[in-house]
Parts: sequence; structure tokens; C-alpha cells
Amino acid sequence: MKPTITAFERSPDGGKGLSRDMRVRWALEEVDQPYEVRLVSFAAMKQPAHRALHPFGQIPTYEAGDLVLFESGAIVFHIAERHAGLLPGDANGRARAIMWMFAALSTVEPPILELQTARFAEGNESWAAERLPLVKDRIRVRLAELSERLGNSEWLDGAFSAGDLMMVHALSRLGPSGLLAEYPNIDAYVARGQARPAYKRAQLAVAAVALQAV
Ligand code: GTB
Repeated sequence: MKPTITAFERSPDGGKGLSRDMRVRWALEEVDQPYEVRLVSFAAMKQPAHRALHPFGQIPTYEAGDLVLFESGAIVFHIAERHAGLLPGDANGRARAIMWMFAALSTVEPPILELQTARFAEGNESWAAERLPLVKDRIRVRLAELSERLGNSEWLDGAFSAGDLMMVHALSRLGPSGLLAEYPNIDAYVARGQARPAYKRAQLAVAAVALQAV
């Protein structure tokens, strides 16, 4: 059965793949699972029909038969559990891959989201210029720590996993900031993730939606 996911009808990033449906698309592409996409407008996301799927009125959602999921992390984990390719076969390796998924979502991504907030939601505040360097420095702390751990490794823990998928996507939002370039091994890690054929297929699908919306 083909799952159906939801994505922005008009993504604010203009099709760069920064929205969270991209992680779900990428995961589905990695495991070769075909899927349908239902595009939703900002207004439709807040309507009861969509809120029945997603209580917070957001994307992405995932529907497969009787199962409805929201939260990109939970969706990617569900996909990774049911298909080979995103979680190691051994119990300890699998636990560590899941740990990296959580690290991406709850330790690395929050300061990155703060940067988006500082730029786009608070950019006109009188204190915005003072806050921005503080936010960037908090990101630098995490990037330095991650850089130290990653070292010269290709991926975070052995073979590519759902942990790398979540981490690369969270980090990819830093693209325009120039911060990634300060940590060459992380920059190369993100580029490696984005060079994967599955990422490219997902990115093309996202870009096609943006073209239709023009
Ligand atoms: N924790 C949820 C998840 O992981 O699924 C968060 C879902 C979420 O924030 N969805 C956003 C949404 O629906 C789309 S990703 N927003 C509409 C709303 O809340 O009304 C939005 C997004 C895109 C790009 C960046 N970025 O570049 O940092 C950040 C957030």
C-alpha cells in the first residue's frame, strides 16, 4: 500500500527542500517505497480536516491504511523500522542510530531553528542585531562538538542511517548562513548526504512542486 504524505502547496523556501516533508520523502526514497503527496495550503492546514491528522495544523503527515502519523521524526522512524536500509541490523547499532535521530531533533536542530526565528520572525525588532550573534554562537557550540565527534568518518556511526538522514537535513538549513563552511568535515558530511541518489530524487520532487506553484 502506498502511503500518502502531506507537504506545503507553496513552500516558503521556494522548493529548496528545507521543509520537514523533505525528510520523509528522502526516507521513502532511501527504502524505495513509492508514495503519494497531498499538497496543502496554509489555510487548509488549520482546518478541522487536516487537524484531525495533525493536531498542531502542520506538515508533514503520513497516512497508510488505518495509521496516521505526524512528527517527521516519528514518521522517519516508522519507515526505517518497516523497511531495510535505514537502521542497522544489530541491536546496539540500531539503538545508536535512533540516538542520533533524537540528537538531530532535540540537540542540534533547536538552535538552528532559533536562527530562523531570529532572522525571519524577529528581524525587525530593535534588539535583533544584538541577538543574532548570540544565536549563531550557540549553533557554533553544537557544530564544534559534532565536528569533533564526526572527525574523518563518513557517517555518524558506521553505515548511513536514519540518524544521518535527520542530522543532514537539520544541518542543511544552515546552508545560507555560511556557518557550515566553518566546519569543513561537517560541510562535507552534509554534501555527502545531499549527494545520495535518494536525496536527489526527493529534492527533485520538492522542486517540481515549487515550479507548479509559480
Ligand atoms: N516537529 C514537527 C516535525 O518535525 O514534523 C514540526 C513540523 C513543522 O514545523 N512543520 C512546518 C509547518 O507545517 C513545516 S517545516 N509550518 C506551518 C505552521 O506551523 O503553520 C517549516 C520549516 C521550514 C524551513 C525551516 N528552516 O529553514 O529552518 C524551518 C521550518
